[in-house]
Order: sequence, then C-alpha cells, then structure tokens
Amino acid sequence: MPTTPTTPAESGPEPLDRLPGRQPAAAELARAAARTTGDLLAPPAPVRLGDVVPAPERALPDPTADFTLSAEAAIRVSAAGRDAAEQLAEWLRPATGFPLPVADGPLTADGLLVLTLSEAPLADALSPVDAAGPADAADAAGAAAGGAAGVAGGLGDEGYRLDVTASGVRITAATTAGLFHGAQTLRQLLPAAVDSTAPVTERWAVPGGSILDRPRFPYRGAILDVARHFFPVEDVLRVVDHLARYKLNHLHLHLTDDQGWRIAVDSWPRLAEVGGATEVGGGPGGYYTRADYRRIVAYAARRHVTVVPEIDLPGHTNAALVAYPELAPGKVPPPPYTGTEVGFSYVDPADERTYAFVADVVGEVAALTPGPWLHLGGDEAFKVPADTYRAFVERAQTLVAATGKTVVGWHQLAPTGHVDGRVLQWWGTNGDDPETAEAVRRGARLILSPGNRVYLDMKYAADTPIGHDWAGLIDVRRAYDWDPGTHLTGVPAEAVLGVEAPLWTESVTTLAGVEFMLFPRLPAVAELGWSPRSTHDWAGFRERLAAHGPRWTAAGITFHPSPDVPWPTPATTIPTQPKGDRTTPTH
Ligand code: TNX
Repeated sequence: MPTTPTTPAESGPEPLDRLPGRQPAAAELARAAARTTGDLLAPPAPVRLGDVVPAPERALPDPTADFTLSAEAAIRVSAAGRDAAEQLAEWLRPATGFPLPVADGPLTADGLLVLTLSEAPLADALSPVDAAGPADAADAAGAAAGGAAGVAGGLGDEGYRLDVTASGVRITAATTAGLFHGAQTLRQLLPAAVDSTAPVTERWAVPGGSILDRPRFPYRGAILDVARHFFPVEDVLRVVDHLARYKLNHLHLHLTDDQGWRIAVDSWPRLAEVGGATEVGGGPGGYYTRADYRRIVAYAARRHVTVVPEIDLPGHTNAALVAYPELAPGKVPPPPYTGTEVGFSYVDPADERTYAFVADVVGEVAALTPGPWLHLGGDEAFKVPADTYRAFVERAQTLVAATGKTVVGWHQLAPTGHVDGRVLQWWGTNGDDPETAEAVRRGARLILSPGNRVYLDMKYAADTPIGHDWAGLIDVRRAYDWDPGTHLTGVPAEAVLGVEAPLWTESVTTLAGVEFMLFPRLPAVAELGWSPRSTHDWAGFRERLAAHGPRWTAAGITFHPSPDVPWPTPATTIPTQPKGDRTTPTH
C-alpha cells in the first residue's frame, strides 16, 4: 500500500527504494510505518462505487482498492483528452486546494489520475470486470449498479471505463465525450465536499473497483424557455453545467414565443430589437446577440452538450408580429403580449413574405449552430386550419432541411408529411397516440417529454410556490417511474431517440427559480435517458439521489427538498441562493 501524504510538508522522505546506498534513519522508518498504518486503518471511502447518478451500466467494487487523492496527485492525459483533463482539474482544485497539474506523459505512474483514449474493443478493456462473471438481470442486486448488459460492442460515442486502484484512477474512453462523462463520474465518487467552492480539509477517498458505463439513449436533454422570461448568458452557462454533471447532452433553447424573440437575426433586426423587449409580467426582456449565442454554443460544446435552437412556428409568434406587422394576418400590428395564454398568434401562411422570413431566420440560426438539429416548433397553432397548417409546416420543414439541419418539431407535426430524419418531440399526457405512432411508422424518431412526467414547470406539490399544474403535480418519483422505451403504444424502443425535460418559464423569473424546478427532478430524467433499464429501481435511486443534496448545498445550487427523497441529516434542506444570483426578479 503506498503512502498517501496529505500535504507537501508531511510528505516526508522520498520512497526508500529510490535512495540506494543510503540507510534510512530510524525516525524515517517510523514515519513511513505510521503513514502505512494510517492508511490501513482509514475508514472506507464515504461514497460507494455504484452510487452514481445516473446509475452506471456496471460497477464492480473492490473495497481493498480505495484510492486517496493527495496534494502530490497529477493528471496525465493523452493529447486528445487534454481538455477533459483540464476540466476535471478545474472541478477538483477549489475544494481540495491541490495543484493537480495536467500533463501529457507516462500513463502508468502511481498516485495519478489518468485519462486515456483507447479504441480497444470493450471485451479486451474489461477483463477485470469480466473475471467476476457476467452480470445479468438476475444478479443486478449483486453489482452495485446492477446491469443486464453484456460487454458486446465497444465503449461507443459516449461510454467510458473507470478503474480505481490503491495507486491511482484510470479513465478510458474511445472519445473525448466518454472521457468527460468518466470524469463527471469520478467527481461524484469523491466526498460531497468536493463541490465546495473553497478549500476543505477532507480525506479525498475514491472507492476502489471498476465501472463500465454507456448511455441507453443517444439524446438526453432539457429545455430552457428563455422566451417567457429572458435569462442572461451566465445563467444559461450555469444550466449547461448542471446538464453536463448528469450526462445530459442536449440543451434545447426555446428562443421565440409570444412574449419575446431572443436571438438576433441580421436580416430581420427588429425581431430581437423590438420583439425581444418584452417578457411575461412586463419586464424588460432581452435577447442574445450572435456573439452571445456563439458563446453559449461553445461553452456547451466544451461540456459535450449540443445546443438545439427552437424557432416556434407558425404559432407562438406574437413578438415577431409586433416587430414586423407585415407578417401578421391582415397586416394588423398586434399589441405586445406579456400574459401567459397560448394559441392565439400565427404568422400569415398566405403571404410569400412569411416564407422569406422563415428561410432567412432558419438560415441564420442554422449557420450559427454547429449541432445537427433545428427545432421549428409547430405546437398550439389553434387558429390555423388543419390543411393550411399542413401546407405551412411542409414548406417550413423543406426550408429547414435546405439548411442541412435535421428537422425537430412538436408532435403536432405528426400528420404532416415526413422529411428525412425528422424527429418529433412528444409532450402528450396519454401514451395512446395513434397519430404519433403512425408518424413513427412513416420514419419519424421520437424525443419523449411526457407532460405529466417531465414537465419541470409543473409544481412538485400543491404548495410549491412557482409552477403550474395543468399536467398534474410532479414530484421526483413521478418524474422517475416510467420507461421511455415502452411509454407510447405502438412505438418500439428503437424509434426513441431519447428524453427531454422542458422547463417553461411563465412562472420562473430567476436562476434560483430555474434550479429549484430542475433539482432534484432533472437527475431523475437524466437517469431515464442514460442508465440501462435493468438498473431502474426507485428505492435505490432515491438513496443515491439523497447523497447529492450535500453536493448541491456545497455548490450553492438551489433545490427543492422533496419529501420523496431521504436527505441526509442534518437536513441539507433549505435551498441556498447561489452567490450573485438575482434573488428577486430584476423585472
Ligand atoms: C405547453 S409544450 C406549451 C408551452 C407552455 C407550456 C406550459 C408545448 C409544446 N407548449 O408553450 O409554456 O405548456 O406548461
């Protein structure tokens, strides 16, 4: 067992075997023996290997192999993984106070965190886990995280393997996204105090063993509605961090609605300048410049989160009509709208100018967006007759496809013509939806956002201070206890691209409010999207989730102390206000 000095001053003499020809003094021997004894008597790591959210595909603990991060620890990385390693260091430095230098270099040394890219087939990479015998559904209770999946296939686009031994931690992945997800797991395996923003005295123990982890669904996301209330760039970046922490990989920005247009469009400047100047409740609103949007996209990309921009058409367009009355039916300028009704506005489907507007907007937004998706809304166009709606949507879909992006739209698009690759986002509350099932038979894939499960603007309970209840009250168990693979009648699991939790913001005005609605439900949705179904277990999930309360408290993340979750005592309960947050609406 290696020694694990905690500060440079205590690190004592160099290892004896590196000092040939010199006899160790008795005092040195005594110090070394004391350190070794200390290690042997050290309590086990406070976190168990499988206690990760979302649950890993497989975890094989080895209680004899805990690793303790020391002040001398360094991160070694192969060149391509450098950025994931830098981010890991950025997460660990504030609380540990350790320098954690990141360097390319020998990938085998002791006392290190090693991140390495490897194309090795999983079967090779996994021998220690395999040696314990194949995991199957029947022994799910045995492996800390359970796991029915075999080891067929590789680590894939996002998978990773994490090995903790007494001498170090190694994360292996085929991609930088995999390394990043593995680093997020390592962060969760350290004591909760690692989320502190100031140095903490702690034994930074990591539980020994191996984890193999890959996502169930490729698309895992959340929506931030920046249209009903505008949120400044810094708030959006913080939400990106929250998504990345739980291995969610898409941020859908609802950029336009009746109450505000939030993205600058050079060819139609009044959209943002005039249409951006309102929001629910009469506040000043705001919009993202092209530079702002690029900053969000780049920040998200570094965290392996893809931004999905939504331009909601043909309804939900009052702000655009205020800016350009020529787009309004009858060319009558509507008054700005700051209420919370839906379904009253639409762009004029009979005017060619409308299609020039759509082409210009989706063209500019597509050019600013590196990700493959462009969401064109399509919901709640109540005033547009069905045949007119169909013709409009089919033209708009063609305009999006012409930008090279894949069309995403709300499931109201289902009866309209299919375009290649089209993705429908289902937000119903009754899984018996023949129209959507039929669109899937015609080739559509689905993102599932069932209103009565993952609408994070719903209240947790009747007394929740913000939120709605039209889709019901949604506490953590309700958000967790459903299966995206079987939720819609007649839709096979293979047609499901993934899950997405919307946070509509009619009633949410601050970053603290956003966090209060996201936590603790967002990690539940993240687990549905990432973890194999064989790990699904409410009793286990609520325990794992409970351990995140102290992490959120340490990080200054506001959360709802849901009674569904057995939070550790003393209660980590009172939602904290993140520093610098607008604790009261500024508008
Ligand atoms: C329905 S979900 C909407 C949103 C609202 C939300 C409020 C969807 C496609 N449309 O416009 O903000 O309900 O819960």
